[in-house]
Amino acid sequence: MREYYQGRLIATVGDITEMSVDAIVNAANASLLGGGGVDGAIHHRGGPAIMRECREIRRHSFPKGLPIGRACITRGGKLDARYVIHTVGPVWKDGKQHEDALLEACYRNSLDLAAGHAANSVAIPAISTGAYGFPRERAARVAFGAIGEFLYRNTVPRTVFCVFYSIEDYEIFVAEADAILQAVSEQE
Ligand code: AR6
Repeated sequence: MREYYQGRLIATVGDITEMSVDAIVNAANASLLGGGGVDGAIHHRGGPAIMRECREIRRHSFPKGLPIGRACITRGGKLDARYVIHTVGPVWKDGKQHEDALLEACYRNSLDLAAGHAANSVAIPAISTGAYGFPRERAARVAFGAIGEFLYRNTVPRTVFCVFYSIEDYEIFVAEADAILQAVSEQE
């Protein structure tokens, strides 16, 4: 476990579906109708109530699917989280298709929804770095920057947990985060 931004960003290793937090972020797809990875695990453990709400959201708000970079919110079902915030990360192509900006938007819009629902603790997975193939180092830099920026401007959520599924992914994130902070301190 490693803390950044005065303890408001905590990097940790584990299964995100086991987190006791106000909100868990789901790396979903545009259909909001489930899939593998984090998405599959969240629906499996959270039970069918989450999927029912996702279908309603599709019907009422996003008949063509949730756009990349956007986020929506449901309750947490059987999870130990009041809410699940569903966001759709970009599929990695070559880095020239606005992948960074879209991934950044996922973090920003997810945290914005969390703040709007007074969620003080939020757990976020490494969006787009699984099935969607985003390079993990680059995704770590985007995530660290986007979360830091949000926390700097907002008091809610108080704490964001970046939850990595493997120690290797966690170590990549920590190395990138440390390098960013080192570069910043050298500029000062
Ligand atoms: N807890 C924490 N992290 C996890 C867990 C877990 N239980 N399971 C996987 N990860 P992915 P994406 C990590 O593929 O790349 C789905 O089918 C995983 O190791 O879940 O955004 C959706 O329906 C990786 O580092 O999401 C979409 O179709 C990270 O979570 C598509 O995959 C993200 O991997 C989205 O792809």
